[in-house]
Amino acid sequence: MLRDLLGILVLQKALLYGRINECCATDVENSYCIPALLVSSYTNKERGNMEFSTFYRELQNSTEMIRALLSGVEPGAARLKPSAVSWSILEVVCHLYDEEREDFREHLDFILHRQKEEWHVIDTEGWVTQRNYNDQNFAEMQGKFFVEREKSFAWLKGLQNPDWEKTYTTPYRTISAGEMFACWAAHDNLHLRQLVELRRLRLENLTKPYSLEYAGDW
Ligand code: NI
Repeated sequence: MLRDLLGILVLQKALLYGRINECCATDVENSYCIPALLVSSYTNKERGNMEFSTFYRELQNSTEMIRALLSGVEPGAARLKPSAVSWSILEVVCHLYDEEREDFREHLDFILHRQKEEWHVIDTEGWVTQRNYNDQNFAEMQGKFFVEREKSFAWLKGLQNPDWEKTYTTPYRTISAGEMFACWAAHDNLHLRQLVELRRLRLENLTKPYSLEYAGDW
């Protein structure tokens, strides 16, 4: 009797683990098991349109997330650098502004329409000092970035039948228009993470001398 019970328990455990292994985890590290969208029946154009609206929406959402992460930050705190080489919040904003004008929109337009011209070379690290990012006016730079982002949305909406499969080969890589658009959204995401880290530093300064240990590991 006891042996039967143990057998059932072992079997249940095996079934349970089996189910756990089959089950899709939703955390980032295990996101590979989230079922892929079935797009094989779509034509390239339909898929392109679908991707366009997805990426466009992602960019809209991340614009609002950037706005939220900048809210309430005082100009002094915006200039604070975690280390000599790490960027301040103000430097991140200046970087986003320059990237908006000189990288993603520019290069996407180049791949789609202007490949006979020269690829616009950027120097994101160099610009930080060359353009004195940390000496700029924080409120002004935020305004300028959001204006440029609105220009990008208007430009994206105005695209006529863009060929997302079209590629360009730089000395470093071959990149398609669709990939450049995806990277635009991913670039926002990367700097959102950085802004969260910088807000944590600001919060640590604001909440001194309280310990933030109870909030959880950071
Ligand atoms: Ni960047």
